[in-house]
Amino acid sequence: MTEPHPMLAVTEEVRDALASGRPVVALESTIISHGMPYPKNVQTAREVEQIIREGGAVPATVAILHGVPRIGLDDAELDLLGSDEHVRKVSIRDLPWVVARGEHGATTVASTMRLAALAGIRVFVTGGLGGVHRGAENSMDVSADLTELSLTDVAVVSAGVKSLLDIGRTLEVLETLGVPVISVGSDDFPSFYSRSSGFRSPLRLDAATEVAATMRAKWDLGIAGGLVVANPIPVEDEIPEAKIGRLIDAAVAEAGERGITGAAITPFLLGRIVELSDGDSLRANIALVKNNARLGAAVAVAYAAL
Ligand code: PSU
Ligand code: MN
Repeated sequence: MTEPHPMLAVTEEVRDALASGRPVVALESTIISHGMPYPKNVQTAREVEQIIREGGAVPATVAILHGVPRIGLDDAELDLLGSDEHVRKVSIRDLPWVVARGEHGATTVASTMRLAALAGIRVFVTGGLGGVHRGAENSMDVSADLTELSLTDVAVVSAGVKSLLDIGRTLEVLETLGVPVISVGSDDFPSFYSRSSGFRSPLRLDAATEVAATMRAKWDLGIAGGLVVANPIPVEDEIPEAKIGRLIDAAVAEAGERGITGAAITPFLLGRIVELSDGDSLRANIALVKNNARLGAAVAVAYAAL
């Protein structure tokens, strides 16, 4: 294996695991700082790390502290990320200046992928992906998560794409970018709170070993970039689209009225949906991230065994 990039601070545990080819799973931090309220966010982050350990892999939460990209965080660092209001949301474009100015940053899917790859990590677990926003045909608001999926060799396990995005257009862009989209155990592409989005998944696989074999084949063929591994929320935690859809529509309308755009829109919508749903969306969010951690650990174990 190649050494982690010298600008990264990698914990000893993660470094040892990578050096000996043991499975490691990266985790993002925007979901902690800008995706869930404190202290549920920090508690969830710790439980997700524990699930990954129980699944036989080493968790590596990614964030930037004092300008240093960190691969693996301790308890106090997780708490700071979850509670400090000066933590920036850092996508790819923000990485250079947050590092240069020595600030704290929580990494999105895009920047977590990039830093994970620089460390030599191939599997990453999150909740939901960014994508093409509704109305993007005018605003051109398309998450850098999609560009990054076309560039960086990391498999991203998520519960699909929230319907606050334009799911059909998101799938079209992923096809254009050559990114495999795999739904695990389902013919439908999931939409975060719901097991279906109304869109058929481009590909269905039923086992972590099949996902690992697809990753291996992609990169052995020299096809750069990531894979979307979509894991439907468990049936018992699902919120029907009819119910959550109304709340999402209301949040999107409010963002429009208040003129919220750009990097601020996703955190605004996520926060508003938690409020409007009276915490139901938060419970579902926590359940699906844990479900993704179980699958991600299994994929990392299967990939390490190849
Ligand atoms: N979607 C979710 N939960 C999240 C995010 C998206 O359901 O926490 C976060 C992720 O960090 C994702 C980012 O990478 O928002 C996308 O932001 P933007 O649309 O500004 O690229
Ligand atoms: Mn955007």
